[in-house]
Amino acid sequence: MPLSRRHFLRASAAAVVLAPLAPSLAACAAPEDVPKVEFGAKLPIPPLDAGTLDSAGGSPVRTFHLAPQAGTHEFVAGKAADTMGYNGAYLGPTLRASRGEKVRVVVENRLTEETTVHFHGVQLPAAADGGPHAMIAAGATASPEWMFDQPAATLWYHPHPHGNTEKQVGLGLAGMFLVDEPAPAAWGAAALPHEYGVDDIPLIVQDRRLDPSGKITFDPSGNSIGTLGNSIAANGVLGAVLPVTTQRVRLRILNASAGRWFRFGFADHRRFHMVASDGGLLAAPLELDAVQLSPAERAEIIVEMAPGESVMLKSFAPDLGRVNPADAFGGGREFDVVRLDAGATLTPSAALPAALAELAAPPDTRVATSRSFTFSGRQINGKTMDMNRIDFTAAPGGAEVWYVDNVNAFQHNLHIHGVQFRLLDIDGAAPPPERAGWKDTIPLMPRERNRLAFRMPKYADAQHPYMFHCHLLTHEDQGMMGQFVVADGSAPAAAAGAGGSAGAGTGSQHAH
Ligand SMILES: [Cu+2]
Repeated sequence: MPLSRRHFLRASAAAVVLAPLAPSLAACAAPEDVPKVEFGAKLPIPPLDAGTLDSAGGSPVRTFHLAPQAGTHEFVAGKAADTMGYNGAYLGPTLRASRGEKVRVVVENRLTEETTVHFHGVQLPAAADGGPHAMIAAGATASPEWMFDQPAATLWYHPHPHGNTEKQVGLGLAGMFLVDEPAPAAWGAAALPHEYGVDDIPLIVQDRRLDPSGKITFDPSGNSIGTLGNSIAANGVLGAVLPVTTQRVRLRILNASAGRWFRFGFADHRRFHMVASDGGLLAAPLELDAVQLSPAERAEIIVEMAPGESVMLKSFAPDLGRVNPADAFGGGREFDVVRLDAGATLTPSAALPAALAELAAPPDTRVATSRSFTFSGRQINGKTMDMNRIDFTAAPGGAEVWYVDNVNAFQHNLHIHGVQFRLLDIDGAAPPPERAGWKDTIPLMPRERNRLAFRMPKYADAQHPYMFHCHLLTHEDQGMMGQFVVADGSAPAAAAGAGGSAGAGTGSQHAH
């Protein structure tokens, strides 16, 4: 590519002139130049899968089938990349269920290696969570099940095999799991666009590090935050275009990258409304011109279009805080993501509701169990992940307040399994409003302290742990993870309160 060659020559010349800075310049070199992408391919919409209602056992169970398998996928026309997908070559179907339903996911592992399926953001029993202890051998089947008991949200599923997550997710094992309220008419959000694939669009965004033959490559040791790619895929496609047919469109954006931060916004800086974070609706639509997502975070946004116009959804250079170096090894770049092309006429959409949801207050921190976690290097509190070590035991439904420090000059983030939490403050200051709602993943910016509060899962199970970890997949694979169990008999610092009933769900996972 002539452009990259010219950049290289210019960079070389600069390095000669600035000889004393040469080592740091070399360290900042991006793994690949930003490839030229023509926008034009239609954005694929993952198939919607509502499962089947199975009443064989008495009470109905919504049953889904996922078959992780190997395949090939062309990010670059004519260049096939080896990939993995659920029920297909790349990514997976969008599973959809309602609050109050019992669901079962039958996972048939057609890979030639073991995997798990973790349900990210789902408030479920640990035995159904699909963490690294829930390995499904090649050829084996597992059938986790649970009762959905959480607000409507954009959740997702992906593998969690200890030490092998970056590769499996990176090759394409990821999909969305939407949970709805059972009676949409009864909630304010009924006015939000909600026709899947028409005005309610899932958007799985991943940076891809492609080699010249179009294959996916990994670079876990390349810099402090792991693999960064400069090809941006939306639902598996580079240069995708979304035809818009309605006045307002809802984008359910998931950052499914291993280590890249995105700061989503539109090329013309038009304002939009964010309506939901990881765990569900915000209290009210939040007007923004950009929303930043670290790996695994989600945001639902509503954007308004005029007939006949086109606008690019971009990722602007993210704010990486007190990061060193300032561009975080190329992590500070901006990209085009997907172009929205509005039709000549647009179907009118309902006005945005003024209020969306009533968020329950986080637990009172004065009577919560307090825990502190220091993220440093690849360790949490000086320890790397040990599958045989339980870091602590918590009370079912118990109130928790966590102090989480990133002492490094580079980014981490935090995901806690089985719960949705609330961010209370960052270095003592109120969180930005886009992070003030239900969260299961938050960025841990360099040298910042995050304080958060939540209730532990209500499901007691001394045998199966939940994970908490950095969701930068290189860090996670390298052991930046701990585990806890929720069990009766642990000494809660506070009465568990209304959320304290245990054992309401039954998870089952088995290999045969
Ligand atoms: Cu990390």
